[in-house]
Amino acid sequence: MSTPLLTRDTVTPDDADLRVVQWVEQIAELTQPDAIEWVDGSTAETDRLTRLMVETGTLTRLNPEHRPYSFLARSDPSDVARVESRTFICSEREEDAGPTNNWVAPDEMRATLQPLFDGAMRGRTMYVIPFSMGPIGSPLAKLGVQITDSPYVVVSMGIMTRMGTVALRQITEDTEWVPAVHTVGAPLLAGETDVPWPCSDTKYISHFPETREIWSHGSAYGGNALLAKKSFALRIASVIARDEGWLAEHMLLLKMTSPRGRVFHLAAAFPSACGKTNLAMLKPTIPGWKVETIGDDIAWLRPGPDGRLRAINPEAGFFGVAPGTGVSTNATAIETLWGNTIFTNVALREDGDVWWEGLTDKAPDRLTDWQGNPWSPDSGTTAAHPNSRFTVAARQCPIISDDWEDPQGVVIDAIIFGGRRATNAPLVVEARDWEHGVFMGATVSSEQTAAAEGTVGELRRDPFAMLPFCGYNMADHWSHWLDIGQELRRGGRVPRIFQVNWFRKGEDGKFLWPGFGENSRVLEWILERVDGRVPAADSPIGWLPAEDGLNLDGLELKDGALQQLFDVNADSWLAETDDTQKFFDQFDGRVPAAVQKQLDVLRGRLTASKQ
Ligand code: GTP
Ligand code: SPV
Ligand code: MN
Repeated sequence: MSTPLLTRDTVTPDDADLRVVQWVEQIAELTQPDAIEWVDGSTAETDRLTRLMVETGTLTRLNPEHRPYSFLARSDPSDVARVESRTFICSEREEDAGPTNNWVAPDEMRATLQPLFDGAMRGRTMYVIPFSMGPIGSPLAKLGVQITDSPYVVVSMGIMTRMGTVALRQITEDTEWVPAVHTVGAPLLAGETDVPWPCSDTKYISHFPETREIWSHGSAYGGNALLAKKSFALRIASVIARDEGWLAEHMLLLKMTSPRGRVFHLAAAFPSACGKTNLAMLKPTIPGWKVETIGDDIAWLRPGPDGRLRAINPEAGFFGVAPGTGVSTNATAIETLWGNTIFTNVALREDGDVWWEGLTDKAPDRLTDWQGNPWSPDSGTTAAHPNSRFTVAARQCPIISDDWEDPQGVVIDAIIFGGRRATNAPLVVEARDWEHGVFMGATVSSEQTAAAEGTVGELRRDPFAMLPFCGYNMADHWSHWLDIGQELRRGGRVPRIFQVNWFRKGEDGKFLWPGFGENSRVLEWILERVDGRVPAADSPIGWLPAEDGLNLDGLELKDGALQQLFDVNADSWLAETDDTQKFFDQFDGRVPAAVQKQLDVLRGRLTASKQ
């Protein structure tokens, strides 16, 4: 093959690491773009790319009077969420991917991808995006370079990561960096006009954990395409973390200050669209408490030199669920979105601003829906797609914590696991110890949401909220958590572990708990437990708040709601343990003995509670 192009716009930065330059040339040779652009991360560059996308119809500029420097993107209706069925972990051995991942042998996947990437960028510009996950220069940060043929991806990555020249300068001869290749998979023939949202029906989101590479074909949406996020910061990072003795988790991070001025940091893992962004930006309803945001989706946690668990948010922005985000549910997010925001698949108002279900109680009379069609409240469809999202810089959050970019990370006092459960799971329960907490994380079930393709509402296991994001065998992930616990115990400071569920429903099908700002009451209990200030009641499933232990001052719950929120029904829990055993059996003996033992103990306690 002839050496490529290097025609228009190709200015390789002088200080670019030779390995990066050679890799870029190799990918250009394979994908045959018309031009190559090294992304510098400047405002001028963003302006140029957004203007280009307004011209091509990818973006609509919102009315600057309402939403300055903001845009609406409408995706292709076939490209609206992560595609778990097309996401692959290509480890050498199938058992290293484990039964919860789609596995294809690396050679076979390479053979499949080669012809798909061959010429895939014809007629397009190839962008080279150096990025840092974590504050530049932090000992906990990691570097990557994404190649993409989507300017939408470039601009989004600029919000979600520390991108451009600052990151490229971090890559020198000995630095580890993760290469990620992305194409929308829609080459343009000479003279052919582009569509606003190019993509392909042939989707592959492939990860090579041993060589730490990512190859993504066919989608420009979210986690399928912004490869720094789920593909790198979770799937590949979880493998690096296993090897290096730390954790890459699907967790929000927040700082909470008590009325007495005591500062705590929490990490909480909930599945996609189950309330991480909301909790991270919580406005407490209880007097004197303050919450500040550190991260809303991903946390990297590592035992620090002092033996304590420290965490950073590797991201620089929020890619948050729009529907359900309003002044009454998450006023902080609404303030964050004042401008400089890209909205994807929300509805457009006649005045050039955006709207989605839950932004206001009443829908405007006339809108343009997420597919560009006229919409009215009696259209019988939602105006915004259920997985429509906003992309905005974290620094725009009015309650971003002063330590959110601390290069050493923040010390974690408590870890929370949660899911969306209409039944069984109580509002809050505390694990007896780290092992019990790992068992809680391992057995989380949650109703599926619109964040991925699949049947919304269907209950599935989502261990550690990592089901779609763990780059190695899930049972090994639990072993790794046990090992980290051992190390923290040696340091003498082990975070406490809790499980929460805001989504339990009464017989009328309505949520028993008001949620949102009222969740501060649960956080208060958690932190009082950490400080040993409140007693708890023993139960077969762990420590529950003692009678009157939860602060309900000024809160009106329906009659019997509190009792139902904490009801532990031995029979339904025993049925659940049977299901858990079946779930564990899938892992061919890799479930750690300590986790299996927790299940046996739980069974024993439940049985005893019936006598
Ligand atoms: P990903 O970005 O997909 O990882 O999701 P996330 O966990 O950050 O989800 P997010 O916070 O955006 O919440 C998604 C949905 O959950 C929104 O529609 C919220 O309105 C709803 N939600 C969040 N917190 C609560 C709560 O306490 N109670 C109830 N009933 N709904 C909630
Ligand atoms: C999730 O689905 O958990 C998300 C959105 O955070 S995406 O980046 O598309 O994966
Ligand atoms: Mn997420």
